[in-house]
Amino acid sequence: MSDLSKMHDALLAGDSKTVVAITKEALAQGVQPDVLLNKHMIPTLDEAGRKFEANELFVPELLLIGRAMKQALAIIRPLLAATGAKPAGRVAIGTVKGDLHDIGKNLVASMLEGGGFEVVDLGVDVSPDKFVSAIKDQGVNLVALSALLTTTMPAMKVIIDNLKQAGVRDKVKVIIGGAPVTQEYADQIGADGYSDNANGAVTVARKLLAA
Ligand code: B12
Repeated sequence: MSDLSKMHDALLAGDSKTVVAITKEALAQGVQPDVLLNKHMIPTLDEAGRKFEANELFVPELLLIGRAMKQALAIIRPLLAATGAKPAGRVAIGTVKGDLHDIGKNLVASMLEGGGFEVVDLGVDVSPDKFVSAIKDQGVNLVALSALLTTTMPAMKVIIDNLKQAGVRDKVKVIIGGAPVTQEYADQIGADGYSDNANGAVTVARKLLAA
């Protein structure tokens, strides 16, 4: 049996090689991808966030953790997607302009895929016109916006305003999230949904598209 207790230490150390090895081993031994992610990886990221805030970890370490997480997600993502039912909708997801944080956005994308959505990942630092194009050209019916900085949160409102100006706001539902984002903020800028976590994002997305 793979030693999942080592995942915490390897991820916190940003040791991509070991994280990938443990991920592969665990999956080969039948550990469910969502269990691996939610029980053994996300809590470690939360811990990294707390340590960063307490000045116990710094930007270079976080970059290594982010890289290790991404490499593991590249393996886990297709498996999460495979467990999903028929497409529940098509989502364009991105981190807003000026913001480079993508760990949470990638988790939300993975969970949405796992929840049966087709995901168009627009990446980070995404300008409003890219969301407009995704709606017009790729049949997107849900837009998911992520922001991790208080300074980039206003870009969410700018995107919603751009959707209105381009005449596509009523073609899509918009959900938002990211550490500083709240339900109150979502209401304030006219977003349709909010969640503070990736599982909740799927629940909200399903509800909105079923409505
Ligand atoms: C990792 C990290 C980085 C990494 C990012 C690596 C990467 N590839 O993403 C690096 C080192 C690059 C970085 C850079 C910076 N960072 Co930083 N970073 C963090 C840190 C420690 C963790 C973020 C994270 O990944 N958390 C784990 C994930 C899983 O959580 P999450 O993103 O919140 O996502 C979850 C939910 O919010 C939700 N969610 C997220 N998106 C969405 C979207 C939708 C639609 C929905 C429904 C839900 C949802 O679901 C996710 C999963 O559960 C946070 C601290 C923190 N506690 O958040 C600081 C933090 C966000 N960073 C901060 C700062 C200041 C910066 C820098 C400005 C630092 C600098 N001086 O250079 C730069 C900005 C660069 C830029 N332009 O974006 C501040 C922001 C302060 C503020 N109030 O604005 C924080 C809060 C740290 C702090 N306390 O000071 N950072």
